[in-house]
Amino acid sequence: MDKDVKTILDERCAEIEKHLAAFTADKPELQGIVTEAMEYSLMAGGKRLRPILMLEFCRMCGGDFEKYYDLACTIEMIHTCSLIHDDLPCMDNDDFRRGKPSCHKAFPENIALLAGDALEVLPFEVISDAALNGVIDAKTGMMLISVLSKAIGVNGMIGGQVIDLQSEGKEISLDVLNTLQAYKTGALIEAACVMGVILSGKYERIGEAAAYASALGRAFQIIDDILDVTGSFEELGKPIGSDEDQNKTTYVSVLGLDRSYAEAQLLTEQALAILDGFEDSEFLHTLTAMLLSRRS
Ligand code: GRG
Repeated sequence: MDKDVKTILDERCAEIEKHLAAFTADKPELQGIVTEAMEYSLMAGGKRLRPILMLEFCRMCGGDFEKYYDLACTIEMIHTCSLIHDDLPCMDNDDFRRGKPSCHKAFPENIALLAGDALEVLPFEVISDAALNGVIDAKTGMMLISVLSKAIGVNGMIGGQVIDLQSEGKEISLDVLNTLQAYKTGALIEAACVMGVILSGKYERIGEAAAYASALGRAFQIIDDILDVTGSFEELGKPIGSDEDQNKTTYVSVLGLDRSYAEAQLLTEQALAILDGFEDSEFLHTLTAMLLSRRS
């Protein structure tokens, strides 16, 4: 690898943001407020981890990843939709996200809800148009849609959120917490990695990509739970302590801080071992290890 990881990360993030910005550049005269709300949340920063994973799995499997930035944006749109909806008063009722007022604080609540909805449906337009315009073939388009829609649905993020809402104020077992996590956070991370492999056409690597994502996704959620206790508003861009305030069972409340971190370390090692089976995985290796010590 000629460039260092930070430089590659910055370049990829900048390119992702350039492509993301283009999706909301046009503001229709009458309903442009919803596009403004979409843009507000999409362009509010964030690590852009999921599109980076998608592009990197494509690249590691021999795909021409530079053609697929628009498709990588689809996963960030779904992620941003989930953040907008998650922050709504009827969900977690959080006033800040990515260091700025949440979408429903910057815009009327009904517009924030619709901005989330618009960001949920736009990916399917982008993927199907990519197939219709010959950027990908029809089968690839259908495979991407299948993976992405399953990650969002009842056995994905929506299901995870339902379990989360129904668990508030109750003690849940580690097994239920693991299921909640796998759906709410893990499913989209897995979809990102698997969609990258699909774009490369190396379908035989889907299983390994999913196994890597499953380990990384859980480690990522554990660190998220740890940061909710040990982080700061400045680092996270949102108030800390929200899990405890909302009586949520988290890895920290079940395992404690030290055991949670040890578990995240173990899962990261498992993820890294899977990456060793991929050629030219140095960038993702370093990024995966960096996520264990992230502060944001
Ligand atoms: C309709 C897509 C859809 C979802 C509805 C609201 C909901 C169901 C699900 C919530 C999913 C959710 C918010 C999971 C939390 C995942 C998580 C750890 C988010 C933080 O991700 P980072 O750290 O955030 O990658 P940045 O800001 O860096 O992008």
